[in-house]
Amino acid sequence: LTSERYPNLRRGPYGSLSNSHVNTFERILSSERVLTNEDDVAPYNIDWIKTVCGQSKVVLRPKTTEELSAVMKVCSESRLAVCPQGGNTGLVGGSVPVFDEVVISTSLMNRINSVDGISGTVSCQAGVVLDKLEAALEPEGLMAPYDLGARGSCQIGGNISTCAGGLRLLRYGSMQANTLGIEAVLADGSVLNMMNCLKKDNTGYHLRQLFIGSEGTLGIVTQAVLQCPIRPRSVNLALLSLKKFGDVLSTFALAKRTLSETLSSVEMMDSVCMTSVGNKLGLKCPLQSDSDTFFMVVETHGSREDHDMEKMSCFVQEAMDKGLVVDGITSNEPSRMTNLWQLRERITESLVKDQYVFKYDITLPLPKFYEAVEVLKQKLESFGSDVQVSGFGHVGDGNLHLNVTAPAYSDDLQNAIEPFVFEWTSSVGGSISAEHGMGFKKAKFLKYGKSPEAIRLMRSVKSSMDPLGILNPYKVLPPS
Ligand code: FAD
Ligand code: 2HG
Ligand code: ZN
Repeated sequence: LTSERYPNLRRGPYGSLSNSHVNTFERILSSERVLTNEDDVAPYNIDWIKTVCGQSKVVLRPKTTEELSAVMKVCSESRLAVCPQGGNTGLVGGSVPVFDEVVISTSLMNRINSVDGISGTVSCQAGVVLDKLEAALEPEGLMAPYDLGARGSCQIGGNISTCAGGLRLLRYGSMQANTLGIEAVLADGSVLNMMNCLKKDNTGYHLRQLFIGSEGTLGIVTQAVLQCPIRPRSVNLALLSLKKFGDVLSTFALAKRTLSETLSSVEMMDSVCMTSVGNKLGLKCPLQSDSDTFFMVVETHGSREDHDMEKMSCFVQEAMDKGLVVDGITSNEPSRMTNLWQLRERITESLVKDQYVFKYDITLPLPKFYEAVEVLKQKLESFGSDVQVSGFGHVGDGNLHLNVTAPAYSDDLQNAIEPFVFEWTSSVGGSISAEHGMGFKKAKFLKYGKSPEAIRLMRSVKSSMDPLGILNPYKVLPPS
């Protein structure tokens, strides 16, 4: 087997699925949780942005850690490769098989074990969808420590495995900081229980960190304990328009100084993105703009409505007085804020509508942040106006989402962008994956993000934890 788009990639030395395997899986899980019908399996083979497609013949849907452990024992004994899948919202091709890997879906592992309102923690299975977790935390006055536009589908296990960042990392910190405990099933089926609720635990190596961001290549996360902040009593939002990118950075600095402890999000998007959500999704931007306009979303979370509202108004006023912001609107009304957030959150959805998208998710030193878009625009000039380069993202974290859209996929375009974009990012001291991971699509470019020594250590961790290489092969690490 070779994958059509990747003629040079060969299937690894794995076993092949037989009827006897299917029967064994059905004994472990019951037959309705073993999908083999082509139509049932199809959605698990293709990624959210429809750029990669696997050829798996079976999807397994365990409900418990014990079932998953038994499944992995079988896979290990027969050297069957597996692809763990959560909500399948990943953007780097990590969540779908490349060849015929067995898909292990965590969707039915969706139990919330407990919420502790006093210590501010939640314990749950890996397949809990993020917005279901939010709904369970709300009555306790808590919130999840992160939020993503994919909240309606992405799962806690997927979020941990990709080390998801999202819209409020600048305020609440990373997945590495907020994941207190993890349970994972290892390649041979053994269960590693580290379901700790403790904020401090320095008993040697921080093993749970191995599973955060390793994209299913070292184990399958089955349960977790997350630290959850207090839900804010007052939320304020500003949508701003600005003339140039330099003003975005000055406005970010001003927001940090004036909104200080209340600041919860600082996001930016360029006019290509704003036009895209307008034209493709019919979302109307309430601010005047032209083709050079930049936009920012600035949000605060606090506990005193009058104080927080005044703070936000003063910030916007000062930014206007200084000539940084051309126009702006503020709101603390929930449905209005949701509508304004959509202009930012639904950019991904608008960019994939009726076109192919080449997606890059990079961290950059702030002075270089928007230069990435300009440099790539110049590089792709000869492809004409059908090819558009756009930039948006978590400017507060230095994380740019750099997207190139075209009417269809083309090798020429892909070869013009890659490895150029990774070389450039690495040359200015950035990271070639900020929050989406390496998955399948970025694995071969790992050398632009890690030194040879670091890659050697990664390989040695991988082979010690998964000697048969059955966990999510072809992902994260380049072919050796
Ligand atoms: P999947 O896509 O199913 O899997 C992702 C990876 O994790 C795969 O490699 C898979 O094998 C592995 N995996 C999944 N579950 C497990 C498990 N239990 N154990 C081991 N490995 C597992 N990402 C951000 O970081 N920030 C954002 O703001 C953001 N916004 C998004 C907005 C939209 C509209 C979309 C479509 C995506 C967005 N993403 C964002 C990307 C994506 O939502 C995240 O990467 C998310 O964490 C993936 O979760 P998932 O459950 O869908 O995982
Ligand atoms: C976001 O921040 C996501 O909206 C998706 O990380 C980014 O589509 C993208 O490039
Ligand atoms: Zn993002």
